[in-house]
Amino acid sequence: MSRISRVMRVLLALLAAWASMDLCLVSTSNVLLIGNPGTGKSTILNGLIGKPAFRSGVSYGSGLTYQFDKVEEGGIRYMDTPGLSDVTMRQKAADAITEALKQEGTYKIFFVVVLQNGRVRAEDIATMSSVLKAAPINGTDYGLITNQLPPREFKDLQSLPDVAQEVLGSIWCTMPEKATPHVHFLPRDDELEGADDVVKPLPKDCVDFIDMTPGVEIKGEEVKQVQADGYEEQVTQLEQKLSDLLRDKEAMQAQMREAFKGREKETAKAMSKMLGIQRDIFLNMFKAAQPAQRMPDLVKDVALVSLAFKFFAH
Ligand SMILES: Nc1nc2c(ncn2[C@@H]2O[C@H](COP(=O)(O)OP(=O)(O)OP(=O)(O)O)[C@@H](O)[C@H]2O)c(=O)[nH]1
Ligand SMILES: [Mg+2]
Repeated sequence: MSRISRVMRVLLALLAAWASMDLCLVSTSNVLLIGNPGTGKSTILNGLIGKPAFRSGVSYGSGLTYQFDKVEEGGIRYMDTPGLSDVTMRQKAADAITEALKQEGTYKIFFVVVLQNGRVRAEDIATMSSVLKAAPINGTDYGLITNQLPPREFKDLQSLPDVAQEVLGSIWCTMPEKATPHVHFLPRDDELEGADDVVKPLPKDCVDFIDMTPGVEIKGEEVKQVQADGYEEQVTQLEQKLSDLLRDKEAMQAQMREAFKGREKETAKAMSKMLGIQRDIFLNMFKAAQPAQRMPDLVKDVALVSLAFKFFAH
């Protein structure tokens, strides 16, 4: 083979490799995870990178990640931050998150939350809300990972629209102007229970979710200081709001419809793509006329009719 054709082959191989790379991630320089202590941020980052780049593990009292940490890998800057809910570390955590947001460039930002007995924790929403107030994120270009879901909750969230509506509605209705459709449910992984610095590759659908979530350009000078003061009061107010919302499901639905007004179809499309649930189920969540339960009823009816057909055909 001539030298020129060898060079051509190498160039073609490089071009093919470049074309097959995920352009979403390539054009993004920062992947930033934010969430309260123990939600699993460092573990997710290590799983994404494929090595123990960040310390993860059980921590008593304060969070294990106590400062802004960053690691560069394959041209992407991965960033880990401490959580705001730890009172002794709160100011330091607020400073660390502010610093992380000021690194300049395109960001993919993911909030990591966990549920407590199937409910969203007020402290997780307070953290999201404090950071979103400081970060110049237009609209809803950030992702939400509901992590460490026990098997039953994971299954119900995937299959029962009412459950997904309650959980996501609790978050969306407390900050309607920042209601994101970029949501991912990640099941609990027993191999990670109580583990330190374990690297477990993320499930493919989670990597796909991270790829698909849009990035946002952040200019350092537009970032405000994340506020540590008033966090406890915010949590108390949110607890009240969450219990009101869960008591009055109709009000919750009305607020959800308001939050997604004008973007119902694209939201339902984005969510069904990410969660693999039928688009109509999500559309029902945002529409006034159809109750969320209608889709499963329809499925049940179709199943009954086809059973009847089978019975009479024999
Ligand atoms: N069972 C289970 N344990 C998990 C999962 N994800 C993380 N863990 C464990 O939870 C503990 C805390 O995880 P980290 O990744 O350190 O959490 P973090 O959000 O970085 O916590 P801080 O750094 O303290 O803010 C570790 O022992 C992990 O192994 C999961 O999906 N299932
Ligand atoms: Mg950590």
